[in-house]
Amino acid sequence: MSSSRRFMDRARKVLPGGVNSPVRAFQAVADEAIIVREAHGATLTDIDGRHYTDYLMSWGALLHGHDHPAIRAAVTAALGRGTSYGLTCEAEVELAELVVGRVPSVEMVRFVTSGTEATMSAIRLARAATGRDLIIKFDGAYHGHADSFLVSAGSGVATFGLPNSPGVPADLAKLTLTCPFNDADAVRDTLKRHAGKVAAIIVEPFLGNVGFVAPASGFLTSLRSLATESGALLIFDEVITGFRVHAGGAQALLEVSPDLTTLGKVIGGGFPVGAYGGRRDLMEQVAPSGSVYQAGTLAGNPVAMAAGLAALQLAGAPAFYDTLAGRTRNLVEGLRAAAETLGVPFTAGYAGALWGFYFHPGPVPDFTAAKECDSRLFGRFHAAARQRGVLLAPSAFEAAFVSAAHTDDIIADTVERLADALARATRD
Ligand code: HOZ
Repeated sequence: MSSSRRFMDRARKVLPGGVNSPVRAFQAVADEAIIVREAHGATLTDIDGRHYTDYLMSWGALLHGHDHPAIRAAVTAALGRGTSYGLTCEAEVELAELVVGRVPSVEMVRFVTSGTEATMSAIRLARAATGRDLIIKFDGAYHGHADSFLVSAGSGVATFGLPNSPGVPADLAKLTLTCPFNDADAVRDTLKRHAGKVAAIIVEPFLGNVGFVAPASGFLTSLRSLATESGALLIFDEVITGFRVHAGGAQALLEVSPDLTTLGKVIGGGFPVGAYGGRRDLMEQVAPSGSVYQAGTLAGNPVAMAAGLAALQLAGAPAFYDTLAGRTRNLVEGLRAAAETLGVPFTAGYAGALWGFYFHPGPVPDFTAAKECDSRLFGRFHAAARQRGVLLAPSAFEAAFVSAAHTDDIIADTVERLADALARATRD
């Protein structure tokens, strides 16, 4: 028996499902969970000494790969000055200035400790600012695990087929309305049906928690107009896309300006950081400037802020995102070519260093189509890729991530391994 399996047996006795986040259990691909020993650059090593080229990248949190020397140095220096103050430090202000400087619609920002906290707080602010209770989210979008968002959600909720979680009060769930992604008409109708009652439309500009789904041309612009016309706020959940698809996030790439933006993952450089920000008049309603209450003992933690600052500084050169996007494109195109040669129904896409694919002839514009993909083939492919040393998210309903540590050579090697894995998976 492998050490990983033995350790997982031990973990199951003290952690629900042996994990601290459901998607780590590898249940959807019916495989042994990975117990990590260490990770450096693009490589992750488990406690059995198996090496993987990692496309999970801590679910998108790592833009520069594991254990980047500059981030490690910044963290080490911060550690020498104390680990938590519960008071304001310089790094918080510096990181805030950097975020405001890069993300076009963000004039002020509040740091929290996770993406869930960011979306939860943004919704509270939207409700307070508009005096309305309803929110619109999209089927398959995942905005963290706060009560309001566990309706028709992606990520582990989709993976484990739990459409609405027990424990969410029915009266609260009723305040969340859902529409299919890429369907502006459905949003228009919903807004009409609930005229004057919708506080916010919250959207992942690229769906990144049901695989990868790109917005159709004009979809996000329509949301912008619909929100403005109806008096609702437009919230971009850029927890995944922020600093990953472009220096200024998806809103800069696609040139659509939301009222509020939520951030997480990359902004923490591998540490637990989330943020919400946006128009100054809205953000000034947050306590203590205003009366919308939200707080956190570890918010703006000095070590996490130092890591985030280092990560964003490393991504400062103009060519940085072009290089990453080029490598991601090569990977996606290599995989597409392999699928075509084998005659496998396949559709894939990418934006910056975010990518994903479905065993589906395409197009995949929404969650309904995503659910039609061949998830059995995905399971076999995932296992074959893993045997060949390539780690993908253990679910057909998650995206994949390239980092700056994935060199051209690593990408070319991955394409070969994945082509071989696909040939194997289609033979089984
Ligand atoms: N898709 C999830 C977050 N975007 C994966 C991380 C988790 O739930 O642990």
